Amino acid sequence: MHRRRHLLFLLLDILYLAVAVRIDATATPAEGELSVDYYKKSCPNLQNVVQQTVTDKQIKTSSTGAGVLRLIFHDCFATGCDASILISSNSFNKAERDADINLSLPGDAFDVVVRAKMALETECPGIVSCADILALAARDLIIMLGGPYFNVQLGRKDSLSSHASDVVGKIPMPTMSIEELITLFKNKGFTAQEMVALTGAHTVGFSHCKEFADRVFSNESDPSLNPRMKLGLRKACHDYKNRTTVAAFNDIMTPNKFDNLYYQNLPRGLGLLSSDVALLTHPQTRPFVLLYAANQTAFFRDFVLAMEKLSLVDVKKGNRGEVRRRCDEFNELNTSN
Ligand code: HEM
Ligand SMILES: *[C@@H]1O[C@H](CO)[C@@H](O)[C@H](O)[C@H]1NC(C)=O
Ligand SMILES: *[C@@H]1O[C@H](CO)[C@@H](O)[C@H](O)[C@H]1NC(C)=O
Ligand SMILES: *[C@@H]1O[C@H](CO)[C@@H](O)[C@H](O)[C@H]1NC(C)=O
Ligand SMILES: CC(=O)N[C@H]1CO[C@H](CO)[C@@H](O)[C@@H]1O
Repeated sequence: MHRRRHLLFLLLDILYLAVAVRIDATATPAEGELSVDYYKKSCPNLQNVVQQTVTDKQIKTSSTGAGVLRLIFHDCFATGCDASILISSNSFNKAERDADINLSLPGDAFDVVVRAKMALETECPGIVSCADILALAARDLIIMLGGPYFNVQLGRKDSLSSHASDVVGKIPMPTMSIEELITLFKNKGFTAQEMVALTGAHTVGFSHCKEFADRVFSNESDPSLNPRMKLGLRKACHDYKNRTTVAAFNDIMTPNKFDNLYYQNLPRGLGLLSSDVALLTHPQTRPFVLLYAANQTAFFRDFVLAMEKLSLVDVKKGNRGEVRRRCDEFNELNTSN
């Protein structure tokens, strides 16, 4: 009896050792840094599958690109780049995507990630995280829109929680002052210049009338708003409280092209959101607006660096996250997350 118990302990010791060794062996790559080659062996066709899915979707629905770009920004700024924004709410939990500020995120942006995930679950089941798919999709779409190429580090894990309450105060609003915006970006590790470069994303996509209605319906004379644009927007938005889906292009000159016209628009009174206009007015951000308006190469260079940085904000590694089987659900139904 005594001997047997001893043997059991010995066995347990060996098991424990084996487990420890196994954890150690897998821990080295999993806990380690992200890399562009993370799925080289486990899912060699990853980049092609994502690119194909994204291309098909963008051709069918041209609003996808801008939607995904805003989606990754909101994901990364709320709780890190962990696909927590993709989780659906259930009766126990109101998830991030249902925070007020996120309700205008377009369904097509979520859809393209879901499609890429489905294709990848056939190709290499259970391997690629939704957070990595979102990062790759955003990069590929920026290129399709005419923007610059950049490498995407891979190896993010998907979050184990998602709460609408985590979004509060994390996402910038057009009503914020430049000081508030600078602080908000600084809290995530970004300089004022990086904020200006990243917000160049407003070279594509839409804003709904309520986001800029105060400027358009104000009777004060406003030198930052071109009178013809003001008139046009008043017409388009005249019934915006009833017709809440009406939206205007962020960059009225080249709305679907990723270029530096967003910056060139600002001195011409063709900026849409108060926050866009404020970037030009404030001495801490103005020089960068003027730089990027004059030099698209400089904009692309700084945008790429800032995007790479954005896609690494508070990334989850190892057992702080999981690789979800479905992007809109945790692998385990857990009423507390
Ligand atoms: C200065 C801080 C920023 C503010 C105040 C701001 C605010 C907004 C607002 C209010 C909208 C309109 C949403 C709607 O009505 O549907 C919008 C759209 C958009 N934002 Fe920003 N944003 C900021 C920075 C950024 C950054 C850093 C990115 C990405 C890197 C980004 C990407 C986008 C995109 C792509 C759209 C268009 C979305 C679409 O067409 O579906 N924004 N933003
Ligand atoms: C602007 O003036 C018009 C016409 O006088 C008026 O109907 C409207 O309420 C005013 N708007 C604001 C925001 O004061
Ligand atoms: C909004 O719609 C309702 C019902 O369709 C209508 O009675 C109301 O006059 C509309 N409001 C405006 C501002 O047009
Ligand atoms: C534009 O910016 C790039 C990158 O910083 C720089 O190499 C180039 O000289 C600039 N062009 C002009 C005309 O200033
Ligand atoms: C764009 C948007 O919906 N903004 C709203 C986000 O949520 C805050 C409060 O939760 C509102 O004040 C904003 O209007």
